[in-house]
Amino acid sequence: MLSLALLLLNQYSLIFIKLDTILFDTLYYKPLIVRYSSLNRNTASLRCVKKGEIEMVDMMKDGPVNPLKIQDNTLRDGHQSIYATRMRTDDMIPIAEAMDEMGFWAMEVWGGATFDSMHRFLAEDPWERPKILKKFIKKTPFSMLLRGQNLVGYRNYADDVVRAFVDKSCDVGIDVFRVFDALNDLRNFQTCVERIKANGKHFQGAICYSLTQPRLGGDVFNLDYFINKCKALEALGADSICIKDMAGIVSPYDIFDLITELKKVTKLPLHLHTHYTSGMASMAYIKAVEAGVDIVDTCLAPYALRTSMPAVEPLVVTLQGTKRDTGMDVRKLIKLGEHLEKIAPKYQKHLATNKLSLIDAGVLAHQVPGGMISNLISQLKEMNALDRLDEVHAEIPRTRKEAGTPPLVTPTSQIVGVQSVMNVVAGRYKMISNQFGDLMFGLYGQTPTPVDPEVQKLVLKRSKRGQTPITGRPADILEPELVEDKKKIGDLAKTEEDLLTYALYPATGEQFLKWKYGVEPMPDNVKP
Ligand SMILES: [Mn+2]
Repeated sequence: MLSLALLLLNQYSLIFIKLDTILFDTLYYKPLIVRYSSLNRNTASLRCVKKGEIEMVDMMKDGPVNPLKIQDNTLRDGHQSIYATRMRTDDMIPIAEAMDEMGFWAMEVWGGATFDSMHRFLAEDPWERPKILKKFIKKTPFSMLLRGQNLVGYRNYADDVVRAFVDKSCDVGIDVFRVFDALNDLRNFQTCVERIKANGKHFQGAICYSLTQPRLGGDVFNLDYFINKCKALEALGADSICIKDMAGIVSPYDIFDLITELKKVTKLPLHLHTHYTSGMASMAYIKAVEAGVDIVDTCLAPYALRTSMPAVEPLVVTLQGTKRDTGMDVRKLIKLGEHLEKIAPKYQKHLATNKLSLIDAGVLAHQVPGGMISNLISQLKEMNALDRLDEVHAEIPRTRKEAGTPPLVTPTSQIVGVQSVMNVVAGRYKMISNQFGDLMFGLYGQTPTPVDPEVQKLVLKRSKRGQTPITGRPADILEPELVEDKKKIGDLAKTEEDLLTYALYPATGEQFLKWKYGVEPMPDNVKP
């Protein structure tokens, strides 16, 4: 406290700004002596030494030795996860320049559902958003989520569409491409990765995190599975590796083990993406940080927690003064959050309010992602069979195993979910969805385990695709699409971007282009 007082005299203004932080820490560590140690880039680093003990953990050594890097997901996965992807570009602009000053490793601004939601519900040209934001965010790289050969849609597109899409995405300002495939089949990465590398951009190889039991392990999704995928992605030219836990099921000690083991096999930066859904995410981050994870995804507080990502502010304060100190200024982050609080009320109607709980504790028991459960429930309601939900929960692991144990992420989560409901309500494989048939036919790629041969035979007997499943790269059987698309859409597509919008979303894309060029009036419900 004496040294603090002396510093107060010398650097009055600087320390004054940090006083709240110091008081906060002092309150938190009441039995501890708080000792001022050093000033780093942005924050007063505090070192907490337990009375009578020389050192707490290694983590508490003066920081930053190896600062944790932060990717901000507020402008993509944050509002996708809790506000149905409805945030408008206009509401991003007022905080864009200030966000650029924070020192984020990257800002995720595009990809996933943004493309779909923007042109369909917001009547905004998806291609304009990165271009507009780039005018305000000049230093921080832009990141996007790319669904491999599915791009930002829901099916495999032909290679010519994939090449044109990636090239155009680079043109409009995307710097980091996080690429994943629902089956973790790396053949679905091939074409987009070629173009990402040819454009000199950052290829982040993502592995969908999945489980068949409450904790990491078992026959399929064990340490070896993830280690092998990591090595394969490195061989494919990855510049970094992402563990993509879309369902929020990674538990703290499992991620500690996983990061520790991955660090032994690769020198590439490791990036962790998780969701708060089950309530474990913030704990998982701390253990991942202790194991040496290089980058994590967070959102500003108003767009964090629930089914979104952990909030950045508590993480920054938690790591202050440790060797993983982010160096970020929590005060500036809080200011950004205050702005979001001002604009957020109009998005609040999209927030799920049917439950008191901020977390979905059920996920801890059955590992079924939240989005999949809500679809199951609405499907069962339609079939007047809501009382059979428990049976469906029991059916899911069985159907999933027969389908080759796919990770439960869009679209495989819906394919397995819908088929499980039909198996319960109509009898096992009495009804088969087209998508389930396609999965069994190999059209989504190779499943983590072989599909059940009996079920496959039964399904393909009734499939229009034929009896013999494909085993090659799914896109190899697709004909080029863009020339045909151009013929169909004609002059309504005035730019290459318009043509791609139509190629990805023929029905809603064409509708959007009619609004864009005034061919049809824009309905009120899509206007700002
Ligand atoms: Mn996500």
